[in-house]
Amino acid sequence: MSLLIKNGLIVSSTGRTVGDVYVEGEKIKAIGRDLDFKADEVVDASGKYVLPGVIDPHTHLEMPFMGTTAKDDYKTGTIAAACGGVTTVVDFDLQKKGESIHDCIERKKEWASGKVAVDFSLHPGITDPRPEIIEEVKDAVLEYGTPSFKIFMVYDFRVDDATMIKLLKETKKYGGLVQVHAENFYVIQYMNEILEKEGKLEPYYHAVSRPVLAEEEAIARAVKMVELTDSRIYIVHLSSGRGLYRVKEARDQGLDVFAETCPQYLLLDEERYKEPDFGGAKYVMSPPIRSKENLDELWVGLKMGDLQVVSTDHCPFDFKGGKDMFGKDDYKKIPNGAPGIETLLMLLHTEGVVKGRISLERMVDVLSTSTARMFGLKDKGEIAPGKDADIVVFDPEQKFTITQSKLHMNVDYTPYEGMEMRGMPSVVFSRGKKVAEWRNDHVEFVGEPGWGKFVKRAPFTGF
Ligand code: DUC
Ligand code: ZN
Ligand code: ZN
Repeated sequence: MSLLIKNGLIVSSTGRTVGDVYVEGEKIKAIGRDLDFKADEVVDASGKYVLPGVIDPHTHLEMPFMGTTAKDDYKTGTIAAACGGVTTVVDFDLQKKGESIHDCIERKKEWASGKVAVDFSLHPGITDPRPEIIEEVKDAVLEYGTPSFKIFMVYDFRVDDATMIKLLKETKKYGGLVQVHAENFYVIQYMNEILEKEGKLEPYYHAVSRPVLAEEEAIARAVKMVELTDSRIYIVHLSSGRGLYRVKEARDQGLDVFAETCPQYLLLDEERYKEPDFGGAKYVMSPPIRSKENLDELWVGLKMGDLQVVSTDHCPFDFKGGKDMFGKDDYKKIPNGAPGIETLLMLLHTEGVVKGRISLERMVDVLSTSTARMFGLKDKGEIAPGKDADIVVFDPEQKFTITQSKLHMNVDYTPYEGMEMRGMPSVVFSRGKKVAEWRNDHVEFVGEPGWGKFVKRAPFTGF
């Protein structure tokens, strides 16, 4: 199969140019003006953008959590991804007690098999750090193709500082990267006790129980461990201005401290927790969404490069029978997480690019190019000869009102219901295969579950 995308505005992290993209099989073969190739399919992209497929490096597909399971599996989650222009997903894969990293990875590959609609990789989540697991880091980086490791400083499966130090040392040796969920467990425990005594158990108090200070302290501590070990770290779902300040401070010192944020922390504020009829539960995620000032600070961090990546932390639970069933009387029992994989690109374009907070190039950088570089996705993240033909032909003028019934995520709500979008995917290609296209009033999936492949990632080589 060959494909010629004509006259689009081809956007990279460093610039833009009008031209054609020629694809043969699964790879981009040529870029230029008036390319003279015969192709099986020709797409007229006049007036449209030609973007590299988005990479979402933070999802929790089918993850068992807080007594239930995240509702999107590899099929529904990656169909939704494709419809949103996401052509690669790097999913978290939390180790079970007693399990090796190898078995942990093989287990989730098995779940994905025959179902996954776009390419995927895995970040092992280290929750049982036995000595042989620390030793296995070398194989995970150099052989399994999974060079990034998630650790939690909070939850029952958190690791202590000693484990963090060991992992930082070991990953540094082989080109691994430690990703940290940074919140101080004891601060949250203390706040929970106070709120419990005061009978403050509505969803709003989820945010009160996890103050910015808990994130700031955990980031500052993790940074110190990086300084100690001369290693590197990546803070996931950074949510606050104070947290960002700690990241900037570390980077100004020359430390390899990186961070991502997510659309929910850029666009939603803590007033949402006060929505009537228990509606605030829809936004119960950790860390929580914050007060308005934080949102502005994160946009600046994104624009200026202190935040390198935007991901989703896609972890969906139904509102009815999920959020409301488990946590009706106590915010601590509400399953933490929200859907977002399908709305990532449209939100960043409308709220970031159209509103002038970031440039189009910066959007491509934080959604694709930097993400590929950070996580060793050598064949992804750019429209360039030799790269995988993961391409989004994007109509910057296409309007769309976000509503759950026109999305594909397997969940009964979206946190962005009613938001007006400007700019939507017209056609999405995964390794040259059409997987989604705009039809009438929304994007429809036209791909094939099982098409997606596991991608072995390369070790970290610097950023
Ligand atoms: N936070 C969430 O809100 N959900 C999944 C895990 C996490 O850290
Ligand atoms: Zn997390
Ligand atoms: Zn997460």
